[in-house]
Amino acid sequence: MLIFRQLFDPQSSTYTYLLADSDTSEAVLIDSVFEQAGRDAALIRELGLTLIWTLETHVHADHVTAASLLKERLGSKIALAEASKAEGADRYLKDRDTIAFGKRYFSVRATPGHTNGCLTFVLDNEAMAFTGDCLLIRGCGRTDFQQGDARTMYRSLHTRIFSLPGSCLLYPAHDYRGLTVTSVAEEKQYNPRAGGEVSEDDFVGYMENLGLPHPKQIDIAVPANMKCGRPDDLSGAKVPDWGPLMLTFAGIWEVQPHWVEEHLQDVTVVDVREESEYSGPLGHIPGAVLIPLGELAARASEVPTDKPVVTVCRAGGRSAQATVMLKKAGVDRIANLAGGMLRWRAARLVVEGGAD
Ligand SMILES: N[C@@H](CCC(=O)N[C@@H](CS)C(=O)NCC(=O)O)C(=O)O
Ligand SMILES: [Fe+2]
Repeated sequence: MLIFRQLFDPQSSTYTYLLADSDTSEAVLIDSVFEQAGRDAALIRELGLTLIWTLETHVHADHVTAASLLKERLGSKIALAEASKAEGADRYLKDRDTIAFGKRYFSVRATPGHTNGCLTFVLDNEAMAFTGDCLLIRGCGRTDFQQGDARTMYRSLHTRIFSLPGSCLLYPAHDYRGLTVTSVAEEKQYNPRAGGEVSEDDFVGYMENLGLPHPKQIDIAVPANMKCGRPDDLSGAKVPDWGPLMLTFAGIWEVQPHWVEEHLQDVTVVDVREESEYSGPLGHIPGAVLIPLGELAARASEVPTDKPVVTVCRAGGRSAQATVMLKKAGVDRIANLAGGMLRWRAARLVVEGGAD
């Protein structure tokens, strides 16, 4: 039996796909996201699977892949297009290659246009295909950065995707409206950019006038993904087990506010804002120990270490720096409160002091 899960990263609107052969438990993950490595590793463990490949449909511009992190944690191998020219993969894929997991396999179709190294992974029975940023649901990947080319994209869509059986389900790398899946027949008829009677010239005209802003993460994501998402320092890859922590690409372990509120007795909260902010309108988390960031290096020994430490500031920036400082001072179990007091207040969690 085929095991299939569609996972979503809300930050970048990226879909990550887990597929596995239940007979052998061998699994592959398509387009993993760095910040979601913990989620994906937990799901793989809970389903009793062995991750053998992380596959990239392309070098992403909007998020960093978890490929290297998962290789470090789970021993999986990394595969992506040879044409991507990325470093650090275990296998470089070309058009018509196959990549196996258990008794199942994908055939690889080169679908350039969004980037040179864009691939579509077609399941052995042609019932599903993973189109990356070539075909998006009622859309397609943009062609105005990396090695984007609208004519190449049109040909990829028509000759490599619309040539699949009409019933083949298509799963994109992103959707920005909450749609999850489409089919070849549907897109051939209704894709507003490339379906119906739209010609190559019509398509090019459409793509030249999209006017989209560049992805926010592009300057971090592209160089990182050209190295398969390998951070310079992988020492942060060991997963702490005292809470549901997420590692950011900057190497900071974060914890979500709801978990902290439910576990206030089990952690020490260290607030690194100024005294005026601590007693100001945002208030503070009950029981939080106040040590302003500027004094933290000198006062690190005041931080109790009998419980894990959660640092907090206004928005999460100064407290991220505080985790680095306290780690250096020997505090091993430490995480940053994601989003700081602003997100804590927005979620209407318990505060002491502050304005309503
Ligand atoms: N706003 C998004 C950018 C989204 C974006 O540009 N996505 C690319 C894929 S990497 C795309 O091709 N979008 C097509 C579209 O939005 O029509 C971000 O900052 O990350
Ligand atoms: Fe992309």
